[in-house]
Amino acid sequence: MLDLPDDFVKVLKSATRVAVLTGAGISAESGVPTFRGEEGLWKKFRAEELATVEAFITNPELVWEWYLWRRQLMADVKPNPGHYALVEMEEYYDNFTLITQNVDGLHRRAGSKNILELHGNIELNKCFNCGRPFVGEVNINAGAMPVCDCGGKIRPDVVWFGEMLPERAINGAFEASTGAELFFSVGTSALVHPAASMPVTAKQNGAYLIEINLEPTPLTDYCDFYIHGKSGEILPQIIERLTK
Ligand code: BV8
Ligand code: ZN
Repeated sequence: MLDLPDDFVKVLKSATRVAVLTGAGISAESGVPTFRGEEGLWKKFRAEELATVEAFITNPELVWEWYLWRRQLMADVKPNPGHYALVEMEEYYDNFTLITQNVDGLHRRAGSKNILELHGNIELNKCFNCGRPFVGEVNINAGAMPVCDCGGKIRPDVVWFGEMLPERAINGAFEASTGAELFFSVGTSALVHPAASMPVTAKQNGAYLIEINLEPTPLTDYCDFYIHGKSGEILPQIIERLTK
């Protein structure tokens, strides 16, 4: 059982405006490889080489191969107790925002409602040129890359390095971070910006900052309370204390 200090439990119970930032770590117990861990997705492929516009322009087949392989992985995974605990947390608090860097859609599948997907959604496709959503089948084995009516190449609807984050998501995330009294950073290495600046913005604006992670990150020394461990085990215990 988690040993939570009284001031932590007091803040947990008294907060009304809460925000949570999640990263790949919250989906690890669902079997989704993280990006930078030893078994990381990016061990084989360096993210900065593949999740970029340059990679897509120079080698669209390789980039599509990587995304279709990841989509394949996603077909068999499901939300874990960490995702479900955040659904309960959303029901408990009056004002709750879930900010995720994950593109796996598992928060939505678990039942979370107020979600800001900073980096898009791996299940969706759009036109590289005009940005219109593309609902057709993507089959690169046929050799021909899918194209839009405008002639543009079809790409996954995710945010690549060097690309702007969706306006609604980033504005909403900064607003929630600035107004939060309580902010959780869960399962993220806190290396990718501007997502990694959300917990800092929250704390600078007076939030109590909690980090739940399997390894220390640039946030660990800065946060108010660091819990080392698996989010799928820790979050349900926090909900237990909250609702007791
Ligand atoms: C932008 C979508 C600007 C695609 C992703 C130097 C300094 C600061 C910033 C930069 C810089 N150089 C370049 C930049 C900008 C760059 C950036 O931040 N680079 C980093 C690498 C330094 N950022 C960008 O380019 C962003 N755009 O800045 O635009 C701009 C401005 C004006 C005009 C035009 C442009 C766009 C960034 C988005 C990139 N896209 N993904 C895809 O998925 O294919 S990022 C990718 O990394 C994922 O979204 C992922 O979520 C994200 C962060 O990784 P994490 O989620 O943290 O995952 P990671 O594996 O790293 O960590 C998992 C953690 O969980 C670990 O710590 C592990 O210990 C822990 N864990 C594991 N299991 C568990 C667990 N914890 C708890 N329980 C467990 N069971
Ligand atoms: Zn188009």
